[in-house]
This record gives sequence, C-alpha cells and structure tokens, in this order.
Amino acid sequence: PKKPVKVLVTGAAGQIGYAIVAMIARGLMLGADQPVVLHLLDLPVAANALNGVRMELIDAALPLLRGVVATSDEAEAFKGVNVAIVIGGWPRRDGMERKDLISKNVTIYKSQASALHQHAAPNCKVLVVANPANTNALVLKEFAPAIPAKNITCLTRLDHNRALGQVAEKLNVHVGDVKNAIIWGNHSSTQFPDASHATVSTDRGERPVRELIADEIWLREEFVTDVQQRGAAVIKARKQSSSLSAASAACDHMRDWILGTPKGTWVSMGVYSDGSYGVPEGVFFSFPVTCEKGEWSVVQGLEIDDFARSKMETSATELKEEKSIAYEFL
Ligand code: NAX
Repeated sequence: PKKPVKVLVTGAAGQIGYAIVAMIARGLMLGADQPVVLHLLDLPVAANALNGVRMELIDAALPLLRGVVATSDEAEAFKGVNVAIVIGGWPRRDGMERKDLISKNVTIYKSQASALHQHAAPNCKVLVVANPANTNALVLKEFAPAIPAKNITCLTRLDHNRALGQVAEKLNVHVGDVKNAIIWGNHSSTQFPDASHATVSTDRGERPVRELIADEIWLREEFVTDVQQRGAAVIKARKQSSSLSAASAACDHMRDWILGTPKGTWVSMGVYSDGSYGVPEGVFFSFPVTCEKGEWSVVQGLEIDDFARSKMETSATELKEEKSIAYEFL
C-alpha cells in the first residue's frame, strides 16, 4: 500500500476550496490508489467554516482520506507537505486597483513563502491558484529558496480547458477529442489563448483545428476574447466566480504534472520562464508543457507568427509591470 501524501489546500473554507477537497480525497488529483492526508488552511475568521468542511470530509467516509488537519496556523499547515494548492488570498473587489490587489497579496505571499521554505517537504510541488496567480507564484519562488523554482507553478489550466471547450463547441465534437491548445502569458485578460497548434482526433485521424475551422477571424478574435472573458461571463451568470471548473482544472494540472501527460499531448502551465520563445526570464509565464516523472518541460520549436508574437509580448509586458509593482511592496 502507498504511503499517504500530505496535501495542503489554503483558502480551504472558500468556494474553490470547498469544491477541491473532495476531488483530492476521491483520488482525482493524485490517483485512485494514492491515500492522502489533507492539510486545510484558512484565516482565523473562517475557522468555523473550515471546521464545517472538516466535518463534511469525515461524513463523506472517503477511503483514501487518512487524516485532516484544519488550522489557521501557517507553520502547522505547511508542516511536511508534499503538495500545496494555494488558493487563499486577498480577493479582488469591485473598483479595486490592480496595484492594491498586488500589494495586499505580496504581504500574504511573503509570509506563506516563509512557511513553505521552513516547513514543507523539500521536494514539495506548489500550484498557485489565487490571483494575481503568476505574481503570487513569483513571490513564493523568491522567498522560499529551499524549494526549487521548478516546483512552483501557477494555474492557467482552467483557461486551457476553456479553450478546448470553445473549440469543441464550435466544431460540435467531444472535448476529449480536442488537444494541444495553448495559453501563453499571464492568467489575466492579456493571456493569449492560441488554437493554431491544436488538433481534433477524427475518424480520419488527427486533424489541425486550423484546417477544420477555416474562419481565421474566429480563431484570432472571437475565440481569444471568449476564453479571456469566460471568467467574467460565469460571474455574470452565477453571481459567483468559477469554482467547480477551477477546482477541476487544478486537479488536472497536478495530476498531469505528477503522473505525466499522455504521449503527443501538451498542457498549459504557468512556470518560471527560462527565456523560451523569447519570453523574458524572471517572470511566471504560461507555456505549453509536457510532463514526465514529475518534471515539466516547455514544448520547444513551435512556430510563432507575428500575431502570436505581439500577443505574447503584451502579456509579458504586463507581467514585468506586476513584478515591479510587487517589488515596491517587498
Ligand atoms: P473565496 O473568497 O471563496 O475563498 C478564498 C478563501 O481564502 C477564503 O475562505 C479566505 O478566508 C481565504 N484566505 C484569505 N486570505 C488567506 C490567507 N492569508 N491564508 C489562508 N486563507 C486565506 O475565493 P475563491 O472563489 O475560492 O477563489 C480563490 C482565489 O482563486 C481567488 O484569488 C481567485 O481570484 C482565484 N481564481 C483563480 C483562477 C485561476 O484560474 N488561476 C480561477 C478561479 C479563481 O478566480
């Protein structure tokens, strides 16, 4: 029998937290044969709600769940964890400036980085969901030097999955037959959803989306804005932001990272840029990656046309701005 893996979920009393804990404890993140101990962190003001989540996890009688630690103490939460899903943070409110959102979260993430650095297992894999996701990941990387930079990532898989979903709807095919979309850049409205390398598996083999959707305008305009604005559309419809799809995407991200991507398939992950595709180093940028044996690597050699290049540059510029704002408050 496998040894339990300790999985930390921060912001566990929130919307995404509530959706993800059961997914993790049912094996959707680490595999159906992998026992887990859940560490749940939230603020002291949410302690009652967090305890309610803990009670429901017990009530769900989940065989893979070998323990629950519910706490508002960062040191206790990060103690020995192998996986950290970082969802808690300062929320964006109507009318809030980006600068304010960054400054509030820089303070939180500096403190979480120090808990990660001191208490997590040295090979801990980290996924940042909380916004501004790329910049929060950067703060963790800077202030948790005990954790290799490669072990810190941020979530753009929800955007990636949204892209697959939009292509599937447009072509009226199953989403499981669509693959290799790409989200480039920041998890923000400057991200570049790119379907120009995506394919659909059909009776006649794998076919490029570009061939099946001859409408270049749709691919460059409607598709791009629909994916970029999908989060806002969900808020408008639900009066709450995406949570089940975010939780599901976070499980996909960790599962593929740890257990590997299927042959011939890549996924999008926000990772510390190594300068691939001319992207500046020193920021977390979403790239197409494949994963094997717990390591991701950026897919190399894809052709980037001028349109894609300018979209990627816009997002890279925004990330450099976020970084310099963050540094004002560090
Ligand atoms: P909620 O407000 O429902 O939950 C956030 C939880 O975090 C709350 O329970 C709060 O008490 C807790 N929290 C705040 N500060 C904390 C701290 N310092 N330590 C521990 N816990 C803390 O938000 P929810 O809808 O769950 O969204 C969570 C985050 O995910 C937000 O930042 C949101 O913007 C971000 N998202 C990111 C997505 C992505 O694709 N990267 C998509 C979904 C989502 O919008």
